[in-house]
Amino acid sequence: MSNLQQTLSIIKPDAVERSLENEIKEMFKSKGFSILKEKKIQIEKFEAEKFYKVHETKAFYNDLCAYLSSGPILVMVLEKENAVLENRKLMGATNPKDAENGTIREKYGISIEKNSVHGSDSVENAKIEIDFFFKD
Ligand code: IDP
Ligand code: MG
Repeated sequence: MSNLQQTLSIIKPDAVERSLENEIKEMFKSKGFSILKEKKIQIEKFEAEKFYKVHETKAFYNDLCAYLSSGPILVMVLEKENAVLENRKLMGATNPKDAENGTIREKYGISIEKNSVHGSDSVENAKIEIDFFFKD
């Protein structure tokens, strides 16, 4: 059975700052993801706070929101069979130190916070996150 999905990917400020966008996009394309939409933006801290609201009770929340709004990001809608899980696999573990060889975070992540990419964690959240950035 076909299970074509869309998911939200963000190339975070640490990676945009190091001009890694094209290398990371090539990793997605070589794994069969289609990039349906993309835009480079910089968000305000209050928008980052809204995007990461699920983490608002965490000790790292304030720093995380300051970081995500600290510079340009590339937001993309990716499409592939089982895109949500496939993207999480290609990204690797949240902490780059724990990320498997060949994953984006293993290759490019700097720290548990500056881990180069975001990816939706469920089909439901993918829809919410795609709307967050691309609803007109
Ligand atoms: P995920 O991005 O792998 O889904 P989440 O647990 O949803 O990880 O956390 C969201 C983001 O918050 C992470 O990608 C990372 O940038 C940051 N983060 C997660 N845990 C920590 C931490 O313990 N310290 C600092 N930042 C963290
Ligand atoms: Mg998450």
